[in-house]
Amino acid sequence: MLKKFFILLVCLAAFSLGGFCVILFFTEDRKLFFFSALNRETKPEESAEPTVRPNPTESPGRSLDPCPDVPPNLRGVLHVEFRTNRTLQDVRNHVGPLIQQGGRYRPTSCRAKQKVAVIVPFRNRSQHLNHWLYYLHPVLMRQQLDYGVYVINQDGDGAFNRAKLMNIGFNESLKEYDYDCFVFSDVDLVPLDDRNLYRCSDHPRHLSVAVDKFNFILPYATIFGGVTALSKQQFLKVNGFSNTFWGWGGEDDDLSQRLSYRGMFISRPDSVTGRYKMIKHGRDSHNDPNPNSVQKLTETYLNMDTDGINSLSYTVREIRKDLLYTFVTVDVQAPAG
Ligand code: UD2
Ligand code: MN
Repeated sequence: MLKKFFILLVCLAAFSLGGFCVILFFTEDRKLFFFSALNRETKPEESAEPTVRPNPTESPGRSLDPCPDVPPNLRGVLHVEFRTNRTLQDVRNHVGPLIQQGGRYRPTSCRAKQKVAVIVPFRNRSQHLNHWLYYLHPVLMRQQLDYGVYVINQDGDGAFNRAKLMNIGFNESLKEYDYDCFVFSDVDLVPLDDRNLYRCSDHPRHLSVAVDKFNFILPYATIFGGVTALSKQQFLKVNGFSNTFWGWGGEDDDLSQRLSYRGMFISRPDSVTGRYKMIKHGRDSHNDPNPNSVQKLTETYLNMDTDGINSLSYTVREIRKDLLYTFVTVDVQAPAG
């Protein structure tokens, strides 16, 4: 009798062990499956890792140590090419799951030194935007920035106004988060060295100092187009960009003059670190050279206190959150162009 009972006990134990193994097997399997699915598909909604992702709208963790001055994982010179056709989904897959909806990121291992809004003026350059996102997100992450990407899309086909879009980006990004540094970047400029930090410094910073289109030299000393970084304070000190440069050219020189009139200097990386590749393009429609720009540049000093952030007027048509960026479509009240 005792022997039978003992055999029954052994059978029961073996059965439970077997059952346990089966459960374990399926759990592991499903977990593996879940992770591989994540790696293959990074649709914006699915790529979230809710338990480990920081919420960038909350203030950065007080308990983290500040990030080091020199980010430790930079690579230096980068290989950049624009021949590959990149879809937005390709870029989402490439950039990976660490980005938060709206193109937001901040390091998890340390407290970022600055909160950076990256503002990109835009209209009808989707292929450029895909390349830009493909290269920039990994760089900005390696630079350990607490950042967000804002693509400011001019609605309609009136005259393009790059500078006003920048002002709008400044305004709109600040409604979302307490940014203290603003990087203004053309959509077609990709850095060739990730040691060129997308951060602000004591003086307004011109980052795109050696662009391939200009044979990697600075065309003139006061140039302030391409990619620039200004702290909130520096930007407000000059009342932002002018809102009244319609069409191509002049708006960058106007900002450069504003800086100089307010006693600021232009800071730059060296010409090796500051190398850039520009995506080749022709002139866009509705962005012809501005015939008034030469005259307007003689009036910067007169106009800068009344034409800028303090006189900015526009209407937001739509704010769309992609995984990789916040896309703000705006009516800038453009004249025909
Ligand atoms: C130069 C400057 C640029 C700006 C411009 C004059 C450098 C390296 N670049 O660039 O900063 O001062 O002259 O305005 O100094 N865009 C669109 N859609 C359009 C038109 C423009 O998205 O239809 C945006 C886009 O981000 C583009 C930027 O505006 O990169 C500047 O326009 P551009 O690329 O035609 O001007 P480019 O290359 O002569
Ligand atoms: Mn360009």
